Amino acid sequence: MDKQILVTQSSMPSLEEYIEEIKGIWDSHWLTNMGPKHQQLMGLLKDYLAVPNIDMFTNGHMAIELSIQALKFPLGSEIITTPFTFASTTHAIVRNGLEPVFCDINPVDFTINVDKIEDLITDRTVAIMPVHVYGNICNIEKIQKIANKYSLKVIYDAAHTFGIKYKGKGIGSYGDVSCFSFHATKVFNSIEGGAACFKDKEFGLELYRLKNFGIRGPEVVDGVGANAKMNEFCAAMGICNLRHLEEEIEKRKIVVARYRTYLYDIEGIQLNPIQENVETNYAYFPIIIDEKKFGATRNEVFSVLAENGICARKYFSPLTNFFDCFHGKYAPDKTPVALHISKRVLTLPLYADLELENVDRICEIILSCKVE
Ligand code: T4K
Repeated sequence: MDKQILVTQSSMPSLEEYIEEIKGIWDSHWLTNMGPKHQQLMGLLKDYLAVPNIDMFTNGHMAIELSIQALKFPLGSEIITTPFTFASTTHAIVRNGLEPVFCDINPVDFTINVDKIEDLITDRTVAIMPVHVYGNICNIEKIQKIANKYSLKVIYDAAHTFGIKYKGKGIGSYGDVSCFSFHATKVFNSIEGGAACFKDKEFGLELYRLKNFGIRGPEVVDGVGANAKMNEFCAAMGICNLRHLEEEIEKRKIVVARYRTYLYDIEGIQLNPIQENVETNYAYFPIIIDEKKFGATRNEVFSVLAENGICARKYFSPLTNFFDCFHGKYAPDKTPVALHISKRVLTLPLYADLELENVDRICEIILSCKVE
């Protein structure tokens, strides 16, 4: 069998480029705690992402979790979110002692169904936490309108949307705060890493304290913080990867175009939408397989691909409101569209260096599963 093709493959600079980038660390002996590489990367990202304010973290999850903490909601408050996401989104709410209230998604771009949000608002609701899934942008205008009407905060899980622009503005500049992931599997990686982009500078000071144990000054600790600081080696990787990002996104675009040529217009296969006013980053390539029209189920296609050394993934299945750790607490049937999609979605391999002949092979295997 040929080498396995995994769902993604981390982008990396050449070894020489990375070594050059980290050489200075041997002179300075400065390894972490907001050192020079950290500051340099943060400045570069503020420009690249076109956001008013930014802070960086060990990972995307801590950016989300600490952003929620920094908003200081009363314990037991409710945050309206969706279950069609990675564990991180829901866990960040629960780990803050708050209650996730699950809203269904829309079946077109898989983001929160904005027409269902208002029905879920109670006197304990404090925020909406939508997820820009796969790089698909939520209905930002409608969400902000609802938030304004009910005085709610908006916290975007923007883990999948690094660098995306909506109506010419950096996606991180919407909502009260937007959190990105720089994990190894993302379009842009700093090995592990993440960022929160926000409007309010006071909020930023609180966030900065929380990522450093709640330390305000050498002898003052007035917050119960965590340790979520990005180290210098991760920041150096980020600096290198950022240099090549445009080229990487361009290569991803070609891969996505090839997939679309094969899978467009196949009965029983739904593709990710191309959204208006969005400069996308080609983060993921999900397909939704309708077994009634395609003749084979998602799980059957997944298995045939696996037999051929192709490791597609079922992002996002199970739904987070179906997780074992929440057994019996939430009712996934209250989010029927999310449940329907999670049973049918398959995320195909996508990375800059994925050879087009392998894309062809993956598509041919998928199409060979179709029963006419
Ligand atoms: N919100 C959303 C919506 C998210 O999707 C995520 C993360 C977060 C928040 C939290 O952000 P972080 O705290 O992670 O920064 C992966 C990633 O670990 C996770 O970051 C990502 N979402 C999620 C969608 O995918 P797994 O459990 O599928 O990862 P894993 O280890 O199975 O890796 C998947 C594939 O990636 C491997 O088959 C090969 C490739 N890979 C993986 C690693 C670790 C590489 O090429 N290099 C690597 O170093 O979660």
